[in-house]
Formats: sequence, C-alpha cells, structure tokens
Amino acid sequence: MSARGLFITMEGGEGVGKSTNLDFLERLFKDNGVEIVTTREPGGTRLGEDIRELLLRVRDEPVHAVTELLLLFAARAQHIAELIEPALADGKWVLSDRFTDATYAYQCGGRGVDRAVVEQLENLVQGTLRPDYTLLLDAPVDVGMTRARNRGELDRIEQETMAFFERVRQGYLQQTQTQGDRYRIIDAGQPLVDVQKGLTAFGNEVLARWTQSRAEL
Ligand code: T5A
Repeated sequence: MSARGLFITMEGGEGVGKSTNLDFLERLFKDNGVEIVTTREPGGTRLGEDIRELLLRVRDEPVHAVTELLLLFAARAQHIAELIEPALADGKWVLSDRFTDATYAYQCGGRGVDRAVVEQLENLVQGTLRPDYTLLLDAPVDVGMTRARNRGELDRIEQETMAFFERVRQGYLQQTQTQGDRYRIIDAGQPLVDVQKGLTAFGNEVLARWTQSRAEL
C-alpha cells in the first residue's frame, strides 16, 4: 500500500499570482518524480465548478454572507469526497489553489462572519483533513488588484472595495499565527523571478522533509 500523499495549498489575495505559481510548483514536484493532482477552490469537480460559477457571477441582488459561506463549503464537501481524499489515499500529492484558509480570510476577515461558525463547518465537512503545507503569497492589495484588473473583467468578489481586500490580507496574515508551522509566506510583490526562487526553496524543503519521513518509516 502506498503512503498517504501530501496536501499542499496555495493562498493569497486577488491577483497575487496563485495560478501562475501553482503551475511552477507542480512542474517542480513532477520533475522530482512526485505524482501530483492540481485543483482549485471553489471548484475542482463538475459540481464544484458549477457552484464556483454561481458564486463569482456578477448579480443584481445582494448575496448574503451565510449563503456564500454555505455554497463554498458545499463545493468543498464534494471536492474532498470526490477528488482530494481519494488522491491522498492513493499516495498522490494534492496541490490546491485555495482551500479553507481563504474562507477565514474572505468570509471571516472580509465579510465579518464569526470564526466559530467557520470552525464548525470546517470540522463537519473536513473531519480531520487539514493541509500539510500552505504557501501564502502576500502582496500589497493595490499591487494584486492592478494585476487582476489588467487581466480583464472583474468577477463578483473582485468588485469588492479595497478596504475589504485589506481585511482579507490581514485575515490571511492572522491565519498564519494560528496553526503552527504549516505556513510559508512569500513576498508576492517582488518580480516573478524572485517569487519563484522562494517557491523553489519551499518545494525543495517539502521534498527533503518527505524523503526524510519515508526513510524513517
Ligand atoms: N473565495 C474562495 C472565497 O471568498 N472564499 C473561499 O473559501 C474560497 C476558496 C476565487 C474567488 O473566490 C473567493 C476568493 C476569490 O475572489 P480565484 O480565481 O481563485 O477566485 O482567485 P483570484 O484571486 O481571483 O485568482 P486570480 O486568477 O485573479 O489571481 P491569481 O491566480 O492569484 O493570479 P494570476 O496567477 O492569475 O496572476 C495575475 C496576473 O499577474 C501576473 C500574471 O502574469 C497575471 O497576468 N503576475 C505577476 N506580474 C508581475 N510580478 C509577479 N510577481 C506576478 N505574479 C503574477
């Protein structure tokens, strides 16, 4: 039986470079012989992608914070059952563009949802599943939003205020204080080449720890 795989998540505010850098990290791991599945939240499954479309479409009616929260966790439940858990059980690594840290940052930090509510949903939907490592790409809000705007039309959440995104950024930074050593923070305001030096160091650290833990079995 193969050992359970690693669950790695990439987080950060709008336009910090998650998609760009997810591809870079996937390549680094694959080049080192890791079987890896990349995915994203909200999304990752057919049902999850439908929920993503519902969540991000610009609407002419307000979306209640609890409605948004429950849709996110509905997509997550499907994602875990259909994709994440089977892949990890099969010994594959899973690299996800966002996971529950985004909920703490956006819904708690940004929208003001009580953390205790999210903790309850996290326990209900995830059981004991938590990421093994989380890479936080951190950049000033105006840097990320300029990149996002240059890329094209803004979705429903991207149309929030700068104050909202500042709370999201602080929400992420607060998260890194809460859960031990699983976080690595990279300054994503730097040129891409420097961000990717940080990613390479992160990837090599994870690979070295993994090899060591296998040797100790
Ligand atoms: N959400 C999600 C919640 O509210 N709660 C939750 O629980 C979850 C899971 C999802 C939305 O859902 C919300 C958060 C989001 O609003 P998304 O697509 O995952 O949407 O998130 P976005 O932040 O919208 O993703 P983006 O695709 O906009 O941004 P990325 O992936 O961070 O950035 P990327 O790689 O597309 O890069 C943006 C541009 O910047 C350039 C890239 O080439 C690209 O053009 N770039 C750089 N340029 C210069 N220097 C660098 N270092 C650069 N890095 C990237």
